[in-house]
Amino acid sequence: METPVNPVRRALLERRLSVGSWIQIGHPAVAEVLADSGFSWLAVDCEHTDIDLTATANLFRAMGGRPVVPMVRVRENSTLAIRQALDIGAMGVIVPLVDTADDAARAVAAARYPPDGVRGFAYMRANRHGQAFAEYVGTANSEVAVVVMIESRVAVDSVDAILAVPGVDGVFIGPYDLSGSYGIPGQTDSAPVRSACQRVLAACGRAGKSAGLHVVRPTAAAVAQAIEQGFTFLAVGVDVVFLAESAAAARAAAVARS
Ligand code: 3PY
Ligand code: MG
Repeated sequence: METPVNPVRRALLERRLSVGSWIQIGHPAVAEVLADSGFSWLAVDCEHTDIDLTATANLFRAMGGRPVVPMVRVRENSTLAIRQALDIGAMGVIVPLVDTADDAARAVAAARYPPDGVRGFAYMRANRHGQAFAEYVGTANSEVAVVVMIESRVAVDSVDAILAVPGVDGVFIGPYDLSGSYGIPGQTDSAPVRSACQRVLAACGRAGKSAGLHVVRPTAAAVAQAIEQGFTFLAVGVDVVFLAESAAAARAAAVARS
């Protein structure tokens, strides 16, 4: 396979550390600020927010000219959601709630042009509205990253089969859904979730594929632990967490002096 130019897909295939973050506020200034913070990639969360395709395209426009790879966590594992995210310019998709190898194969097929998949052809933002049609179509299948989310007990049980699907560049653990599927929502540091993470890491080692994790509250200790464990595709924080935590800290610093 050709080495992709997309640095995120390259890092995934080579299992090198790639640090990104997560956008839940659909304002272009958020994309500008986070892109200027030096993340390798930024994922727009269309699964859990009101961010629609128009807002996503505007977030991508705001990232333009900065060395950051635009990604989308698509709203669901559907051909249409994946196609639209890629057509507006995502260079990678993170697909939620992938429980089986069939789910993973469906996600990959949606992200690949025929004969490898079922992605439809059109003039759209990703190919400069047709002005770079041939160039984009000729390279997209090897440039677009596909990461599938492991966030249920069923998915952990199927992780070897999921990783064996060609075109799955890596898996990404959603710790909150995972904790929920064990009946302990929010207890992301609990024994069942930690042991599920270990199983996913071991499976990635066997498959030679990247393991990803969303460190939703990125304390230095939590980030260090994730890297030491072997996670290489790392989302640190979320815009709303950055905002809430720094606002609370600023207020606390002032109140402490009053
Ligand atoms: C989860 O924790 O379930 C997530 O999807 C985080 O991105
Ligand atoms: Mg989730």
